[in-house]
Amino acid sequence: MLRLCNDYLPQIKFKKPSYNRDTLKPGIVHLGIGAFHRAHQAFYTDAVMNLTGGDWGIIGCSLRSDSVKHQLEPQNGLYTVLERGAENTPCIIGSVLQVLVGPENPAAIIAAIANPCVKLISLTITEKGYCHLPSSGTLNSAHPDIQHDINNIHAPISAPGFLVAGLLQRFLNKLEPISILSCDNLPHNGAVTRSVVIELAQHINPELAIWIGANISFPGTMVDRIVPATAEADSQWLADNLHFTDAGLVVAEPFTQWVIEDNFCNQRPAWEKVGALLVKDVAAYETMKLRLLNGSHSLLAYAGFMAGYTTIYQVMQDSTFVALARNFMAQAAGTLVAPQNFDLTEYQQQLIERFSNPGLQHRTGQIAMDGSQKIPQRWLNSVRDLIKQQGDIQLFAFALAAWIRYLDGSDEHQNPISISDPLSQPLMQITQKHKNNAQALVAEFFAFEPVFGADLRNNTALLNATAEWLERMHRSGMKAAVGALA
Ligand code: CS2
Repeated sequence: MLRLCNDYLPQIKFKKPSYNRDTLKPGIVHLGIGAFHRAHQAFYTDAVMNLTGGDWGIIGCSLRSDSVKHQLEPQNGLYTVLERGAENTPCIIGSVLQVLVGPENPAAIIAAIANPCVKLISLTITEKGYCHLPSSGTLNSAHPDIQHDINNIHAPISAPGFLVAGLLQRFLNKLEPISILSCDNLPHNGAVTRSVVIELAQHINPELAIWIGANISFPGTMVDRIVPATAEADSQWLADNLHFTDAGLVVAEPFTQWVIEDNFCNQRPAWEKVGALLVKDVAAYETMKLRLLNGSHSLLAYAGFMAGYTTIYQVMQDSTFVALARNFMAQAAGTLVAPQNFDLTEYQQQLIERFSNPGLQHRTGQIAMDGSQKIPQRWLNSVRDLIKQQGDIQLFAFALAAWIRYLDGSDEHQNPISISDPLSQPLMQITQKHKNNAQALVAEFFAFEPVFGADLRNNTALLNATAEWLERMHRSGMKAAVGALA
């Protein structure tokens, strides 16, 4: 069977690039070219060029592994986005020009950022890629990657390191400033990126830090599209139905949303022509999405995993879990001010439908990863607001108990769980230390400042409720605990 590449393109009968890919120039450097970027920002950039033409080529960078390079290089950067819902809709994306791999050739990424043609850098490096303290949003200077980059800025390994190294070249070469666009699920993602970049730059060259502060813009964004890891069944579908292979295939839900703060210091693709919303302030969109979508996603992931469900779709076949998600969202919605012209009730209903998409095999274990980096913005800020409002914190205590239960490291059949989280070591030390004392366990957990800050440990109502749910989860199992909430 033939593999997708330039030569194969003429045979494609469904949606494919209508623009001339030979004239693309490197206009965007993207750090973190995983599935999400390919189904979201690269998808929008491709759509803009299909509509209006243009030469916005993307230089995609992998900061860890070389797998995406091996997927896309033999395919001339081409890949398929397969939208799975009631129907399966494929389209070929052509906006990626090249893939660079940090550990192989850090100098190539620095040179790409310092290329005078480049107008903007975008990022999907996941929460932990910012090397910040999740509770405060400031740079974690003690982070081993940051320590490495402070001493080796010409061969960095972290995303802030690559940004600073590339900006240093632009500064020294007196090039025009570029915009840096964070597309990760962090609150104030633009401001967090700005703060980690400037803090790191101060260690390298104080004048550079001043130049960045005065010239570089860091627009905030809210990005949304469910993009599970591609499964064997997806590649099989492509082979069976479209009769070609694509090592770079990504699968996504039909829904997609992008809200961008209109604050660019250089040119950008006209993403607003293909559905992106350019606004003055993204905060209301971002908070709504993080607390409702991502908040309930994490809850369903921890509770669902422990109840034996492998995917979110399976979880959504259990009506008590659907009720749990609805109630959780309703509680979280009470802490929000809806963005203009937005109906929060309708948004919640839409989320239930999106989570119930049978075409998506979104693994609970995938969403459960990196909880220490996700929980502060997904749950804890809602909890803080509810405490201020004297609202009901039960469902958040339940969610926290489900996370702690997961970090116990074994499931309900005593099978070990492979926990992937940069802070798994200190957190699992706490769960192991107090195995038989839920109250002491939760107290020490809440005192863990990188995640909980300094305020929540004093809230005895939250602490007691979390400890009670945790005991119940151990005593009667997760399904029974969820049932007790209904
Ligand atoms: C998910 C997100 O993996 C996760 O933590 O909650 O990736 C989620 O699918 C996206 O944010 C949806 O836009």
